[in-house]
Amino acid sequence: MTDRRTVQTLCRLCDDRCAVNVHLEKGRIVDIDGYAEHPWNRGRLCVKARAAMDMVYHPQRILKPLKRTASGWQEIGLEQALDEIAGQLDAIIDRQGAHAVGIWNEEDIGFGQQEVLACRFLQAIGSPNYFCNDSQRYKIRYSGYRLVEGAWSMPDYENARCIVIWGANPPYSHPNMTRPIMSARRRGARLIVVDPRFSTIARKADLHAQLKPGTDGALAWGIIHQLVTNQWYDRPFVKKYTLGFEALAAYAERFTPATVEEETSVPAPTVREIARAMAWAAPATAVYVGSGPERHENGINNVRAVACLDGLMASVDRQGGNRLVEPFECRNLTNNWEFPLRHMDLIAPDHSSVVCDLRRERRMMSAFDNILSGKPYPLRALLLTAANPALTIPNSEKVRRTLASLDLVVVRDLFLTETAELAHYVLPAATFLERTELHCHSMYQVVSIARRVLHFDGVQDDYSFWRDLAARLGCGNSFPWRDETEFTRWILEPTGLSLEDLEAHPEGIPYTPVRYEKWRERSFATPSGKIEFASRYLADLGYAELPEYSPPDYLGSPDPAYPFVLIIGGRKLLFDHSRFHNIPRFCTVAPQAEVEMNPEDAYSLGLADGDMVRVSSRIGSMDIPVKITGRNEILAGMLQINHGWKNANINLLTHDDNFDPQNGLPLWKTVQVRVEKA
Ligand SMILES: Nc1nc2c(c(=O)[nH]1)N[C@H]1C(S)=C(S)[C@@H](COP(=O)(O)OP(=O)(O)OC[C@H]3O[C@@H](n4cnc5c(=O)[nH]c(N)nc54)[C@H](O)[C@@H]3O)O[C@H]1N2
Ligand SMILES: Nc1nc2c(c(=O)[nH]1)N[C@H]1C(S)=C(S)[C@@H](COP(=O)(O)OP(=O)(O)OC[C@H]3O[C@@H](n4cnc5c(=O)[nH]c(N)nc54)[C@H](O)[C@@H]3O)O[C@H]1N2
Ligand code: SF4
Ligand SMILES: [Mo]
Repeated sequence: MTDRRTVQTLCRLCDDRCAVNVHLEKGRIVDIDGYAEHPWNRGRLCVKARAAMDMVYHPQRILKPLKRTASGWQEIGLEQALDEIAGQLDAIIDRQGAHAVGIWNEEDIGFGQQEVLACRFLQAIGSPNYFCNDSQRYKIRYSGYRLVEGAWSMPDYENARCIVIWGANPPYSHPNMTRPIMSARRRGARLIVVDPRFSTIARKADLHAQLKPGTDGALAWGIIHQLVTNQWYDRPFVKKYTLGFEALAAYAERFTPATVEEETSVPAPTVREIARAMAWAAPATAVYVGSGPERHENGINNVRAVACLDGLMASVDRQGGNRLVEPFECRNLTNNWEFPLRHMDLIAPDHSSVVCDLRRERRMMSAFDNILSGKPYPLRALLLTAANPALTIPNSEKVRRTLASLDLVVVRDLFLTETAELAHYVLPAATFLERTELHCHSMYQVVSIARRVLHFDGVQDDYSFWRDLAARLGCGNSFPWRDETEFTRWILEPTGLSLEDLEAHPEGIPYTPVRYEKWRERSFATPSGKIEFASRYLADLGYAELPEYSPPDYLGSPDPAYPFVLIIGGRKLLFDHSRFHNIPRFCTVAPQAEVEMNPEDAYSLGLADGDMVRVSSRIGSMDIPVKITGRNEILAGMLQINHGWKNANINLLTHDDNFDPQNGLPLWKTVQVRVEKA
């Protein structure tokens, strides 16, 4: 009899979280395929799914703790590693206080569960210094929508008559979102894509607004102007449920189609056409904002201006519009509520940052300056888990310098990454197949459990790691649960659902029926209880009340020495940031990074496909082969490079000293560069 079994769980290779069947033989995974009953992916998987096996059993995977010594890495036992790390943390806390310890956690890998464990540990030792690059991303969109509508909303693609994908490319970044979009389109819904590139989703669109990056606010204002002047907005809704309409209408006046064309490159007739299509379908107009508009000097206001459209069209929380998601009422997993850090003295206090205020999170860019300068106080130890900032954070050279300056760097990862190479200790981490965590699919308001399928001796799940380290530092009482299972039961307690219920329902359990128009019964979760076109809260922080538009620097004060605009980080299907570049079958398909260039620009620079060029910004340069795109794929004067490549690290070129004051996010999506034949 063969020892075969199949376990249903969720794939966590990316944040789409598809339901999978994991087939095991004698305790080893032999295959992974799609689990058909889950409403989110209905059995479909992307090409990456089976790479989970390559990752888990990778010959270079770290399965034993590593310690840096004068003669290189030395393998040590887990207990010794934890003892030594705890000893060094103790000494740092004694000398410089608990503030001197920080955690850098990445959320794209896990879920709030990972985050709350890290925060709980920090709280237990008494430090507020929690960093996370992810916290700066969805949270910009989150913050933008929260400021206008009081909460994050989810497009109701399935019932929409017009869908706007604004700066996202779901076929690569969230494959399961593509299905409801395309089925709506087959039903007759119009698809509009706003993207400076002729992306995969743009190829499927009825209308593609190919704008200059970072000019999203101008386009949104142009649409607002059309809705207002043509009286295409929902007057009764606006009157009853919104705040600041008069000011909005007055400010919009300057955004005529001709002005918008000049600012964004989107032809004036297209601006009118987009507004007409959105208004015609309203309130069944669903808008999804991706990472494109948010990572610029004007990021939050770009997102807010787009969110205002929901208010004008009354499409907020409407069938076919943008539905306000109801949360799963489990024990709250974020630090905001459970651990009020407000009274603590953050290393990078940033009183005017909306993200800092709404999320109680540090602004990571200025934190590097604080660490390097030792002011306002020293931060000497950093524990990094599931993150590779040496490749993924702007100004990589400074990131490296900062990590190298610390007394203690501990990295928990699967591989000896560029960040791990800078550590004093590298600890083996459990993959998603070696731990348990809860996940909600907000489109269906379904909760599912990702289950532990494997175990490797000496490889700890996140709960065990923080519990054991806290115990050694004398704060074990913050982690009173025996193991991850008990901890998960505690999280579930207020929901009425048990772990067994979730395990018995791999298709997920609807936790609250999907409902629309909840604003009829309760006010919006903004300070005024209305949709806020104008925000008193922002005015009190010293910002404009309206989401006023200001051009990105490359337009407002261009540097003639760097005449090209490099667009960065359009997702590739096979890679997730710096991950999966070590999966051999992926490398044969996509062996190297390339810089995508319009044929006109290639012609004027005398370049052929595959030629090496040197791309330089004011802080760094790199040599990279050219890929000449189709004529309309990218605007002339623009280039695009994907991030996460070890040998072509684009974040050596991105700077950290220019950011949106409201969110502290550096310019992740664009940098001005020069291109020369190498
Ligand atoms: N395969 C894969 N999937 C992923 C990831 C991955 O690395 N690989 N990463 C995950 C993570 S962490 C994230 S945050 C999401 C991101 O998810 P998305 O936002 O959907 O992903 P991107 O490919 O970055 O899409 C951004 C699009 O915005 C465009 N863009 C660039 N600048 C601008 C601009 O100024 N305005 C507008 N309107 N558009 C602009 C780009 O050309 C690109 O097509 O993807 C997630 N999914
Ligand atoms: N210029 C530019 N830079 C960008 C972006 C961009 O668009 N432009 N995108 C940004 C965005 S949106 C994001 S979210 C960040 C992502 O930034 P990071 O999170 O730093 O990038 P990843 O490459 O996903 O790193 C994850 C690390 O976790 C490890 N890992 C995988 N699974 C596990 C696990 O289960 N447990 C543990 N402990 N480790 C694990 C992987 O081996 C990898 O080293 O990149 C950002 N960087
Ligand atoms: S889209 Fe692919 S990598 Fe992402 S969760 Fe689904 S199968 Fe896994
Ligand atoms: Mo992200």
